[in-house]
Amino acid sequence: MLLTRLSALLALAGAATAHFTLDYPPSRAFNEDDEVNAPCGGAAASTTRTPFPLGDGFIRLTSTHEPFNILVLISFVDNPTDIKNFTFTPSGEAQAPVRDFFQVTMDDVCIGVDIGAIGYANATDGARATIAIQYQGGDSNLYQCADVILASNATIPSNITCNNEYTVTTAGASPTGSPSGSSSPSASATSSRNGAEQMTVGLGFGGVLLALLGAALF
Ligand SMILES: *[C@@H]1O[C@H](CO)[C@@H](O)[C@H](O)[C@H]1NC(C)=O
Ligand SMILES: *[C@@H]1O[C@H](CO)[C@@H](O)[C@H](O)[C@H]1NC(C)=O
Ligand SMILES: *[C@@H]1O[C@H](CO)[C@@H](O)[C@H](O)[C@H]1NC(C)=O
Ligand SMILES: *[C@@H]1O[C@H](CO)[C@@H](O)[C@H](O)[C@H]1NC(C)=O
Ligand SMILES: [Cu+2]
Repeated sequence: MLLTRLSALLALAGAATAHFTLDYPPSRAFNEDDEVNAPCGGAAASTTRTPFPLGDGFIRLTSTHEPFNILVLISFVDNPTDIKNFTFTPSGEAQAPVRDFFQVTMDDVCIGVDIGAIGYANATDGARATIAIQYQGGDSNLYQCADVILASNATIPSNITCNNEYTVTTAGASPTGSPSGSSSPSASATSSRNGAEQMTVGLGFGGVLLALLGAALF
């Protein structure tokens, strides 16, 4: 009885999550139920690749959880299917993220990236790459990927707009972010190597679960 109510509640909690969408560069595919699957939310490689700036650029996404934590990774292997293809080179060396975990407090954002500034050996003009977003909004890790061709002359279409941009303020392996623009002056972003914010969000969700359980028990 209790177990039945518990699993019904957990199912409800799962159904209530709308997760996030990767809007630009275009996601391989979005399937809400599969979004938990690393590294690409269950999506197969795209048949077309989006030209993406090798230098200053951004990723646009829409979140249904606030705040959330985001990690931006890149892989230079052809059709990466394992998260390790984004965190290690084929020869087994650790590969830096494009943006290390940091907290975002708004739902409709652009995440600034500068892939060429990080020093990846394979980030050359015309390189084929896959960008992966790992997202932590309080339920579990969620993933989306975009298949791109890096190009120094690529530009992001002008109809891809940014309401809130977390720009790259420090070029390098672990850039920190800060929102620009006057729309949300109170927002802040911090970089975190140890995922501390991730735990905070997780506790928040645990609290909600506990409250739900309490409601079920009493
Ligand atoms: C990237 O470049 C390095 C050094 O040139 C090379 O060893 C590696 O195999 C390349 N490929 C990927 C997918 O990283
Ligand atoms: C992708 O990662 C898996 C797991 O580490 C590894 O077995 C595979 O060789 C990698 N693929 C490439 C092309 O490096
Ligand atoms: C970028 O450069 C490549 C190769 O030089 C060229 O084929 C392509 O048309 C250029 N794209 C843009 C958007 O200028
Ligand atoms: C932007 O414009 C292109 C055509 O230039 C169109 O295919 C695309 O759907 C537009 N995207 C948005 C988000 O409006
Ligand atoms: Cu969710």
